[in-house]
Amino acid sequence: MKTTRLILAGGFLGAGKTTLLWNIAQKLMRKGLRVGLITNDQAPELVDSALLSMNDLQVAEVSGSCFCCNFNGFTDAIKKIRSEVAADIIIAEPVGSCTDLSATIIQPLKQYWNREVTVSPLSVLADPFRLNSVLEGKNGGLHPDAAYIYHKQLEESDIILINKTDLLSDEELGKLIRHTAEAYPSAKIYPVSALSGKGLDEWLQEVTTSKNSGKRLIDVDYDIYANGEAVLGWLNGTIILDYHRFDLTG
Ligand SMILES: Nc1nc2c(ncn2[C@@H]2O[C@H](COP(=O)(O)OP(=O)(O)OP(=O)(O)O)[C@@H](O)[C@H]2O)c(=O)[nH]1
Ligand SMILES: [Mg+2]
Repeated sequence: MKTTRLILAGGFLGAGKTTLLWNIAQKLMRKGLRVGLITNDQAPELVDSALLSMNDLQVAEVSGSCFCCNFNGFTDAIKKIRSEVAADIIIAEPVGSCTDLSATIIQPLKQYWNREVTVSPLSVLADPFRLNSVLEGKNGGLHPDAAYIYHKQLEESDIILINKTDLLSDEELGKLIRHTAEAYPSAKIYPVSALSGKGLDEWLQEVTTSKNSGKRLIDVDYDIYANGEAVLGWLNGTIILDYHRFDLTG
């Protein structure tokens, strides 16, 4: 069977990972490519039904833990997608509080799974306002241990996608690109809008051709990481809203 390209699109909570995933999945499928998505502990109901009805898309979930703690769950998802749709490309969205993907996912895939997958540069999305705050040393409104995870995600990235550029002026964007490059000099920076699609073609060109993945291995203090994840937590539930009609006019 042919080799599948794997694009890991990480980044902190709310950075725009899912928006990016859908946008590029559609783009790639319009080109006739077979696409698989791997999500991490996000309810399958998040999957857009219009997308699911497209023939060549297959979605798999790694539940119960981050990709970084469940390599076998991740490779099971790859196997499933490859056997069901013979995917050309798999796009994977780790949960927003996940880091250390280079050591725990990319290196073992490159070593033991190179016949099945070619791993693209690790791309990490960033919300521009949180990124700006973190670069100014203000922790982006986060607990310091959560801000630690934020830094680690960017530190290990091969590519930083500054997302939501539609919300910035040219001057703000220019300044943010400069500051990001100073703080993370070895990462390539792409300004994009996952929502409007701006800048995505340039990034796609790189991640569908380059094999320069997992170039940085980071030191991670797993106590701080665990506490950062604990303070973040996340809700994955269904809320049912009910109401009783009453008369305000009487
Ligand atoms: N203006 C603007 N909003 C965006 C863009 N990308 C994402 N958003 C919005 O940002 C919010 C979070 O987007 P998601 O795609 O759910 O982010 P995520 O990283 O998958 O979030 P989690 O999975 O919860 O970590 C949503 O309201 C999106 O519509 C963008 O390029 N521009
Ligand atoms: Mg998401």
